[in-house]
Amino acid sequence: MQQLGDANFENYIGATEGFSEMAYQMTSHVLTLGYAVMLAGLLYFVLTIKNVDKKFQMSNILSAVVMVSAFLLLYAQAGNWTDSFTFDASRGKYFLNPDGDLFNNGYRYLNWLIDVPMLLFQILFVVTLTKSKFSSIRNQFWFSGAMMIITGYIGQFYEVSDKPLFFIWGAVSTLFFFHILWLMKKVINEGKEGISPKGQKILSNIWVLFLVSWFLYPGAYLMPYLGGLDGFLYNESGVVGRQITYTVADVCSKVIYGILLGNLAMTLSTKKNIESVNG
Ligand code: RET
Repeated sequence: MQQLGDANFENYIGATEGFSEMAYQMTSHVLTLGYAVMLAGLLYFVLTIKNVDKKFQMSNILSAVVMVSAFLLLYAQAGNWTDSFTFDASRGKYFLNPDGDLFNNGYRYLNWLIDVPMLLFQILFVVTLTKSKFSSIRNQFWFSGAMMIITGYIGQFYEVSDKPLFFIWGAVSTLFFFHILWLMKKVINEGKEGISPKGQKILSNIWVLFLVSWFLYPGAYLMPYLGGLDGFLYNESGVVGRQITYTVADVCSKVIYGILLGNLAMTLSTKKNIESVNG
């Protein structure tokens, strides 16, 4: 058995059972899909910026920034996968490449370190807070967002080598996560005050999308153990499942979220225009 230390569980599977053609390719394809969507998203947010009032355009700009950073990091993540495992014709499977890198999900975490504060910040440019102070919510979003990611980043190194540490860092990260959820609910509730039913509906959808997509990340963190400590996901299914989960989560939390915020901004822009026409 090779000594893999604090490597992610993907490497442990790749060093022992190896990956079937299907598992290897599905992972590679879903990683590729991930960065392709980010580039397409970039185009969308640039092309639609003129559809909203000037005061909402920061939302499109932040989506575009998120797209660029996600594209670059997901591109690196996809390359990391193909560098880490190679086909062994004598065994008919893919195994850890002795001359390559180890696979590590850390690229994603560093990407979130940029994107999470941006995504949280973004909604503050579209909604109007009625009670809370912009700067206070912004600072809390940034602080808890960064702390959630940093603690999770540390924890993920221990997912095989030291499970208690893995769960403790994960639990600390979850505390910051709950703080973010609570803040976001507050922002959305305040944002609903005094806007059209259509705008309120979009905000409700944003909340559901936010809740579901953000919960996928801790799900992917825990993926190898979701079927039990040595359960049915501590194998190539868990490896593929984790990358699919991350990709679905990324598309929802960055791209679809940005599109919904853009729609909300458009609704709020028209409402204002109609009001100004009516005097
Ligand atoms: C971690 C560690 C385990 C516990 C929790 C986590 C939460 C991660 C989240 C990430 C969201 C990322 C987004 C990225 C978009 O670009 C760090 C996996 C709770 C919620 C939205």
